[in-house]
Amino acid sequence: MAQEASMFSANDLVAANHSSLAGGDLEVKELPLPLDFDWGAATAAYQIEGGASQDGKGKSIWDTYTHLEPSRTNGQNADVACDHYNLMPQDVELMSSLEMGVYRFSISWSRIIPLGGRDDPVNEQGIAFYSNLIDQLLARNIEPVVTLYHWDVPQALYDRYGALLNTDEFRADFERYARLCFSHFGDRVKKWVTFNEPYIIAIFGHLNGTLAPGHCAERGNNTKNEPWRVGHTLILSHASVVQIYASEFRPTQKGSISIVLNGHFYEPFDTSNPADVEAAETRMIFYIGWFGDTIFLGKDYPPEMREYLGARLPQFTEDERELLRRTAPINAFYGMNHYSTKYARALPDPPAEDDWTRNIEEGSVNSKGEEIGPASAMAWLRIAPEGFRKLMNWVWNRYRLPIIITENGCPCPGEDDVERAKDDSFRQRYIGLYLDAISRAIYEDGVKVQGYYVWSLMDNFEWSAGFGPRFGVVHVDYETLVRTPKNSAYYLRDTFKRRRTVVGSQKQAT
Ligand code: PNW
Repeated sequence: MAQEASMFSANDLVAANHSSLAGGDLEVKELPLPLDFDWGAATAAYQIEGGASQDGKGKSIWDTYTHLEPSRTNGQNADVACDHYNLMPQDVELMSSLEMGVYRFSISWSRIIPLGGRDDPVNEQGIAFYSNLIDQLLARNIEPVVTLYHWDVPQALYDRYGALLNTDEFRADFERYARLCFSHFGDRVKKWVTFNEPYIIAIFGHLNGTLAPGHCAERGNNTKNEPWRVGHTLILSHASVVQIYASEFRPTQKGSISIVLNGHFYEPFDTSNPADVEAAETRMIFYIGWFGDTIFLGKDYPPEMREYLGARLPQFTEDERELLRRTAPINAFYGMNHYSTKYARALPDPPAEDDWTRNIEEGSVNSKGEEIGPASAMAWLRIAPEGFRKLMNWVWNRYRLPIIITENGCPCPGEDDVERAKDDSFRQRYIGLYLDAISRAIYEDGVKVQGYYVWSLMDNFEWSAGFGPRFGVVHVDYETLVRTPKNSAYYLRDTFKRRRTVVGSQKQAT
């Protein structure tokens, strides 16, 4: 079966060793970017905040998941993490000194509504924290981009009704939470993201169980149906909140809203085998089309999915179809989280009962034994900028929405050594090449790309892999909590200066 289960595992840490690569020319060209191109950094609440029960915060499913015995998160939890909850002013100052123009962060739902539900009390101290963060960002000319949900549903909602497994209950509670955020922060926040990576929430949380709440077949969960129910809940909750924003808040607040989808680009395992060529396209449809077609095109699920999944895929009622149609054009951008490219191979054997891929295997090596690119500190994440360029084209051709790269980055091989960590040439090359791919997509292919947010501002809690993999452009010493910019942080600051002064804005150029 597809290799995704190991994606977040610490055992996945590798030393780079690549004999034969398919990636081609991997030299950074420093190609130009538009003058009005935005750049900054991204984080998520649970991964950096700490303050797990400080000032009235309630528990989320991640507080529970990281304290399970035996541990499913490499023996680690994010009770303290980077202690951003207490060190926030210093972190804003740091972003300012690195000349970042945007900061994408997420709000911890249970910090502002500890029990999460529509009739539950609000925690004013939680509201004050985010309000203060937003003010401090704006005072330094850093644009706040806010994700409402980055995987940390309040534990009480999971206990009450299974959280995302109950579409109507979740949707009503999420609507109230979103309204609370818009009304407290929407005077100052002009870019909203409802959900981070619905695919990961559905598949990793409710099929292979590597992320909270950790549902999987071995634990007796119904993995044949749960992921599709969760996806359905996410799509409808997103649409409802887009509708609410557009009718109740946007007229006065004048911001924009959308969702962030992740996805690899897929190349055929064997380009001379038509089944593999088709598998690569099918894999993208099942990964991205699942959410993109419903949310951005206002359509039903892709026909390829309906055909293969049959009754496992929930139906939309006529009212729900109407809601999707009405809200589709309100989404103002395509938030793209992207890290790497994989090979897709059509499997001959009959699929597992809960197969979610149309029986397609994914991997990093093709039929000729070539690797897709040099491995980072995680085996699945390889340098493959050409796939990134192709993905931007695929998304643009299908959805015609301006793209914002809401996450991109990597952990470097050997980065656990502090001294080597600061000299992160592997990361600089990765970022340099991926920015070149954006330039090519814009100027050679005519794709609209508006911004780039590096994942991540600083090293943080990498979910099931704990504190092992370090994705930050700023190093964090987890003993002392001292932050030290790595060379890639300065590279980002300087490369955007060089690249953005060369040509005019995208609007003139295309
Ligand atoms: C994202 N994949 O997760 C998340 O949004 C972050 O919270 C996380 O720390 C970061 O990327 C690094 O892992 C991913 O399937 C989920 O390729 C899935 C994939 C990649 C990243």
